[in-house]
Amino acid sequence: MRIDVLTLFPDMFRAVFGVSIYQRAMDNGLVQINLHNIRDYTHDRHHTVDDTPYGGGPGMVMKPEPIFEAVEAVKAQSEASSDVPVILLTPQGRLFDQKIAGELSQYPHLIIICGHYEGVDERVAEHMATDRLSIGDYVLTGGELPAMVVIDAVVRLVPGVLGSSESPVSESHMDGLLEYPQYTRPSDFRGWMVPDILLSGDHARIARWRQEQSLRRTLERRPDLINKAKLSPEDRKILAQLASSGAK
Ligand code: JF5
Repeated sequence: MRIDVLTLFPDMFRAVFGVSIYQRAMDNGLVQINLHNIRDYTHDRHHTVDDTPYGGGPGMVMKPEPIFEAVEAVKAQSEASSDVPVILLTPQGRLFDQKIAGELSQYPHLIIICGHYEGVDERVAEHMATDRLSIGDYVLTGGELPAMVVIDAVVRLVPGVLGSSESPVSESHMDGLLEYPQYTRPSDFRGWMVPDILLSGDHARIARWRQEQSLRRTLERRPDLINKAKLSPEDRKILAQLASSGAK
């Protein structure tokens, strides 16, 4: 998978993509992440990337020309140029989630635009971006951190990026439920014991206990996820029992 990031702050990405998991994925040819400074696509002496808003008001707005030219330059080098998602990170996008991460991980090429200042000229969202994504309802200083969140969630789903022991298939949010609690040694830490069942060696009972824990926690902590979750008939039975016992 190839990912091209358009940003005014490429250095922000270097620390993150320099860590071993990304290095390994890039060395193995599984992912290629290219950083482009939007400022390099300006033509004036001052390399102007922003300007005052039409209609007045505070702050500055990112100009459309350097962003369009940067995306067009990247698309021209793409082997998949017809169907490359061009993603704009913005608080006004649809809310990014695991399902969208899974869909994006299927593409051979993604282009990601990081906005800054008070916003981006609307013609970028309207005529260049194919997707507007938000990572949550809060405002950041720029789209760089959201872009890293999206890239991290997507890249780990590319086959081979995670080692087999860290396979993404078995884990939380694949069935839409929260993860069950995990413990490691010591079994007694400051008097707080690991649940006996996990030490029992009875793998069938452990699997059932974990599934019940996942259902319990989701019900308790994120009831909004229950309706979207992929529930087996067994899950529904456990949920019914939890409800009737008034489980807490
Ligand atoms: C940004 C203009 C982008 O603040 C965000 C954001 C929050 N959730 N998802 C994205 O992006 C930064 C600010 C101003 C465009």
